[in-house]
This record gives sequence, C-alpha cells and structure tokens, in this order.
Amino acid sequence: MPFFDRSDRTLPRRDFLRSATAAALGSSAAAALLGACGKAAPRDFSGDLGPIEKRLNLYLWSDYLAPDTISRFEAEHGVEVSLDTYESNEELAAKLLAGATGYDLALPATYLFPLLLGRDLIAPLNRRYLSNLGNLAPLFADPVWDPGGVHSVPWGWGTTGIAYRKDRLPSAPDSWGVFHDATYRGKMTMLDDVRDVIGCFLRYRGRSINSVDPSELADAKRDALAAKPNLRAYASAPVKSQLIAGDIWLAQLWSGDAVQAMAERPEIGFVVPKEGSMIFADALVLLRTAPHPRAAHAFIDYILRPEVAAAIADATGYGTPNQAAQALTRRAPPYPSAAELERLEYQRDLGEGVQLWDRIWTEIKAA
Ligand code: N2P
Repeated sequence: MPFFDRSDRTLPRRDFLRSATAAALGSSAAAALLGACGKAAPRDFSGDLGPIEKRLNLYLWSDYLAPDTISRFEAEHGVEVSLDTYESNEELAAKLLAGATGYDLALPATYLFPLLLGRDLIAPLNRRYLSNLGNLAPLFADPVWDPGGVHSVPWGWGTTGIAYRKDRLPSAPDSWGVFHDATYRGKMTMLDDVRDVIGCFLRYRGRSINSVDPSELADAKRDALAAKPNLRAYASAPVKSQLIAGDIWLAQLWSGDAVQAMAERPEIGFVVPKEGSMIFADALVLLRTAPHPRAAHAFIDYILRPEVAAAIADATGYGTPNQAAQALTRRAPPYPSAAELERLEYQRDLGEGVQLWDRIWTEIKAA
C-alpha cells in the first residue's frame, strides 16, 4: 500500500486506548501510570496567544536537528529552548500517556496519531501564526494521518533498512535473513524498536509490517529469536558510532541515521532489503498542556522556512516534506519513486493488536 493512499485513513477510536497504553508502557507499569493521566488542564489555542513567551520546551527524537537549528531560533526570538530527546515512539507515548506535562512540542511518528488524538493529547494548530505552511509539498500538506494538517506539521521522513560496512562484507546484504547468518555473530545490531524488529521479520516472509495475525506474528517472533544470538544488542542511537568505529558491520537502521554515519565513513552503505521495508514520517505536534504556545508556533513557523528545513535535512539525512527546501538541500533524498514505494509500507496504528505485539516484544527482549 502506498504511503499516502487516501483509503488508509485511520480514525481515532476509544477502544484501543488501553491496549496502546499497555504497549507503550509495558504491561505492568501501565496500570499504575494510567492513574496519573489527565491531571493537567488541556488548553485551547485557537484564540489570540498573546506575546511570545521567554521559554520553549521541546521533546524530540535524538539526532534530528542541524547543529544551529535551536541556537538560531533562540537568538532570533529571544526564547530559551530546552530540549529533551527520546529513542523510540513507544518511549514518547509512554511519557505522554503517563501524564507528562511541561513540554510544548513533540515529534511522533504518524502511526501514533490515532492514539494521541484519541487521548486528546495534542491540540489543533493555530494557523494564524503559521505563515510558512505553503512551503510544504502537496503530498504532506493534507496527509492521511492528519487530514488537512490540522494537528501537525511534518518534519522528516525515512525508511528502515540495513547499514553495513562495505569493507568487511563481500557484498551488500539483500535480505532481512542476513541477521540469521552466524558469520556475523556479535557484529550485528537491530533497532531497539518493536515496530522495526517485528515489522521486518513479518516482511521477511512477505507479510504486512502492520499484521496483527497471531500466526504471522508467531513466525516473526520465531525469526526474531533465531536472529537474537547473532546480535550484539538491540540499539538505535549508538549504532552510528559503532558502525563508524567498525565494532558493528551490519545494523538495522533508519535511513537518515545511516546517511549521518556514511558522511563520516564512506565505507558504510545502506540498502532496503529485497523483501521490502517500512517508510515513516515524523511530525511536530502541539501538546494540549503546552505552557508556551506562542513560542511553539513561532518554532513551527521557523522550521517551515526553506533554509531551516534544508539545513535539518542536510544534517540528518532524512527526507524533507518542505518543497521549497528540496531545491536547497545538498543530500536530502528525493521522495521515493512509485516503483520504490511498491516495496515500502507505511506504519499504521495496530489497534488492539498492539497488545500481542507488546507481549511478543517483551518475550523477545527477555529471551
Ligand atoms: C532520528 C531518528 C528518527 C527516525 N535519529 C525514526 N522515526
């Protein structure tokens, strides 16, 4: 299914919230933390937001900015920015569902939107403060995960594939099955990410990365367990430096993080396996409890500027949804062709199936 197929709309539902929460938190913590939800008053940001505040609190994926993105914004607006980072969507979801307040903006992958909207954790943006929305590519201005772009502004997109050391392997890996090859035992990592690990092993057998079929998931679990003895670790952010150092030769990795590693070491390559993989987009959202909504809108509008978006894309190696930025980038990838999209699947909310995914992932990690 193509990334932006209009039939792919996933609407917020109430019935999956408990299970999604359980998946985000790990089952045992969920019950305890659910009690903490809903204490901070959700706010409405549709009116006049007043003068810009002096602070802004960001909660973003790690390694997803240009070196001067924040300092330039601070200097321009006289706003002091604090930045917290996370390494997986589940980490972000767990924190928000547990009732974390104080953050203004977060950067979830789009498959979290049904959950975040269903829990009323994110607020519609106030478009009067967003003068640069017209820079978005049409594909991203009215996306399937957020019709009309009401609640979000896309930040970047990428794929999951395999980064590898060309100087240590006889040829490029072409299948997710490479993680079963004991030749590379101890020299391989997979992402510390439930959706990526189980998703790729579903795809390995020709299934959807969004499958909730118990027998398909049982196969994916078996395949993941068969790979586990060969892995150094499940790891996400540390992988770049391990590949650069040569400690790791093969790593399941996100495309932009692979580009960042390749910029340091030309001996590193990146492939999307023949069985196919996932494509994702991450989008900025305004939290309902945002303490600094005017500064948050100023930051979103700043990110929408072509030169700012281009600098982020160049620094991170992720694709930019900003059409005006595309012409300015030096290494941001072009959006995949129709032929490439045939092998890529868009991650969707799993509904109640998230409970089974969560259980399997816990068992894989514990094995
Ligand atoms: C940035 C990783 C973001 C991509 N380091 C994962 N959605």
